[in-house]
Formats: sequence, structure tokens, C-alpha cells
Amino acid sequence: MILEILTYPNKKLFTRSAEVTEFNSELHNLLDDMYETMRNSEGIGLAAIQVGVAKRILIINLVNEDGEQNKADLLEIINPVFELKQGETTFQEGCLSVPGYYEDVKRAEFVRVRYQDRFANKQVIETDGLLAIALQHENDHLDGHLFIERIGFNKRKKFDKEYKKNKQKDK
Ligand code: QAP
Ligand code: CO
Repeated sequence: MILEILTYPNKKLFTRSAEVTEFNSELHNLLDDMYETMRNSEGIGLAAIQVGVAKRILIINLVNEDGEQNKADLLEIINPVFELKQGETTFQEGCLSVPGYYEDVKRAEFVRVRYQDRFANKQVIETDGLLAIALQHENDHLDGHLFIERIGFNKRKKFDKEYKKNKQKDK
């Protein structure tokens, strides 16, 4: 089932999500719906709060070397904890909850994240590159943060002005 994606400035996007304690079919259905919703909007990452569910769940599905986005490469990450962040890198980010806006964001280059999969099994991932950036972007959602809070003050002011203008146009 395709779910509605909340967009800025929806207040729910700024709430902190709670730990997952039950790894049941309800969780599995949510993960499946999140995947369908993300692919339907041509995203590479999605956090549960973006579909209105305040639980510490995120999915990431990057494209491979052949430019294909395969479900076999899907990462389902529950209750992530960042154990290590090293270095610094800048990447032009976007977000399904801030459609049409892209801006440079500074993040750690290398991360180590402990998490649980859909069966509650403990996992660890160590990575750099786009996956490290995606993990940090999606984890921010779990703490109620959007990437637009990590751009400079002047860019943020410009964003607020232009985003409002575009919303008006939509009407
Ligand atoms: C988060 O972002 C991310 O504005 C995932 O019109 C960002 O999937 C991970 C999207 C940067 C790594 C690097 C955005 C789709 C998708 C839009 C997304 C849009 C349509 C964003
Ligand atoms: Co996002």
C-alpha cells in the first residue's frame, strides 16, 4: 500500500521517534508499505516519520554499479545507534519531505551503525560514500530533524521564502 508522505512544514516531521520493541507482522507490513511508497516517489531513502509513524525505522535502497535499484540491496534499519563518525564530506542532498529542493550538507564521511533488522537480529554496518550520507540523513529524521536545518542561515532564509512562494503556486 502506498502511504502519504508528509512534507515540510508538517509539524510531525519535527517529532522524535520512539524505539521499536515489537518485531511483528505490523512492523513487517509497515516496512513493505514504506518500500512501496519510497519507490513510487523515486526515493532512495525513507524514515517512518515521513509517513506519519513515529518509530525508529528507516529504509535505504541505493542504486548499484549498473544504475539499477534492486530490492535485494534494500537496507531495513531499526533502532540505529551511531557508534562512530569520522571525517567530513559534503553532498547535495534532497528529501521526499522537501520536494524539489536540493542543497549541500556537511556530514561525517565514515560511520559505524549498530541496528536491528526486521527480525530483531542485531546488525552492524561500517560504510562511507553515499550510504554513510544516507544513513545520517535518515537517522536525522528519527530525531525530528530535516536537512534544511543543516544548511547555512542565509540559505535557510532563502529556502523558507522560495518554498512558501512555490507552495502558493501549487494552490
Ligand atoms: C535521502 O532522499 C538522501 O526533491 C533520500 O522531488 C539524500 O530519496 C540520501 C526525492 C541525499 C542520500 C543523499 C527528492 C525525490 C528523493 C525530491 C531521497 C524529489 C523527488 C529524495
Ligand atoms: Co529525508
